[in-house]
Amino acid sequence: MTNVTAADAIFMHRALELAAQGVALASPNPMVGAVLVRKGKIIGEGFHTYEDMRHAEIVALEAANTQPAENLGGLVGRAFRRDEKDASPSGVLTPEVPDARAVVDSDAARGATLYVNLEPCCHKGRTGPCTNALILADVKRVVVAMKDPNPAVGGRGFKHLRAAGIEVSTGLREAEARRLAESFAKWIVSRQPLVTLKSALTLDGQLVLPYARGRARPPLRARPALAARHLEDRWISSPQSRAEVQRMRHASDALLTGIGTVLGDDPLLTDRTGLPRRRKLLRVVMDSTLRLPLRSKLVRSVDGDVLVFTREREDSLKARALQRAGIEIVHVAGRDAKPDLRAVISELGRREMVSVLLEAGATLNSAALAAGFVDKIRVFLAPKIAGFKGIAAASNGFQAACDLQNVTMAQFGVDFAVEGYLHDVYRTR
Ligand code: AOF
Ligand code: ZN
Repeated sequence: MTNVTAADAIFMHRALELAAQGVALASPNPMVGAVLVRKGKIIGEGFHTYEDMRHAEIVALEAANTQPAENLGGLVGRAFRRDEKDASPSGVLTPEVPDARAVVDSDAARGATLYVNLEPCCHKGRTGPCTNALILADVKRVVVAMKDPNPAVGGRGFKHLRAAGIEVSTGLREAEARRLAESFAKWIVSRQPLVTLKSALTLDGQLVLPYARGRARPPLRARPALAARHLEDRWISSPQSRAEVQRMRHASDALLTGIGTVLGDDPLLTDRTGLPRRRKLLRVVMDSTLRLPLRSKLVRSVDGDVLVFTREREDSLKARALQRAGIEIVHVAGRDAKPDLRAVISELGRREMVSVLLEAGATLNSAALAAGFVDKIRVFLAPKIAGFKGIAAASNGFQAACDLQNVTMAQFGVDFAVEGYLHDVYRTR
């Protein structure tokens, strides 16, 4: 960490808070928050959302100009022009002439310090570079939590700022910033999503409770009308844990499950937080032989957000029935009866799914773990004893026991959630 003060920590805390407001809105871009401070006072702040396109630094700079930049003829209006030719409704910000310092009217940010959780970009993507805007605004100092894992930026943003005489301090609250950007970091480097395995277990390691009154058959395989009543008897985790799982779904781009879970629990698998999100949570089912029932809640609630990976042909009778119901069916190759998980994960990455929540049963959990696709595990341990030998979270297919890294624990009602990493997601290629 370089040259930071206690006040810096407070403003960086605010930048991180702002960044987190981009949850479900920034992906596949990173969550970024920026705070502009002059004489100890916040004069502008903001965070990035993908739809708005403006990077957090630009939002903060525009906020510092008391009037909208266009009216003021100020920094942002001058440093960037809107490219009307672009099809995007909000227009693309394109950097103007490099030496536009002379035309900057607004001095709102002159001599200010910018706090931002991610290195300002120095490249031109859909917008940018932010470094130009900061230089033109005559910002004096930039305090950054972490380097941008995007190879197109990766340290060059710092260099650009320093070369222009701006003081750059790095590494403040870096651990939190890296955590916030972890799925982006994995995806931008490998084009593969970060996969988190989530499970709720009893103290005797069971994934499901016995059915009420000795009912052995799962509801969808028996009579769907009975499902709800019996599921109520079968919750393992506390209401607080289940609310936390909703937050996890909200923070994910896709949810991955297996057909066994759908047949067994008839789950909806939706994000029910009610919070805004840019793209619907994509509900993904691994279903080798297309057993997905048309009467399942998943099918009945489809809204362009259910994707099924199968070994069946996309023009088979069942596939066509599911397609008519609004479900996307994707045939995946595989060596045996199972679709190749590697192809599935890559396809999700290709669709700009940066984070995937694996909420599955023993079979898919084991396959994903064995194939090395799980980056992170979060297990909610409920103080209950199932008292029977049923289904463990991951039963077979493990080659070796492994220790999780960076383990943390949190309490949700009476449950404990244990979380850890299977590897360093910042080192995936
Ligand atoms: C910043 N501030 O708020 C964000 C940054 O296509 P673009 O122009 O949106 O650029 C996306 C890339 O910019 C993204 O991959 C990441 O490297 C960086 N994100 N940078 O200075 C921001 N969201
Ligand atoms: Zn930028």
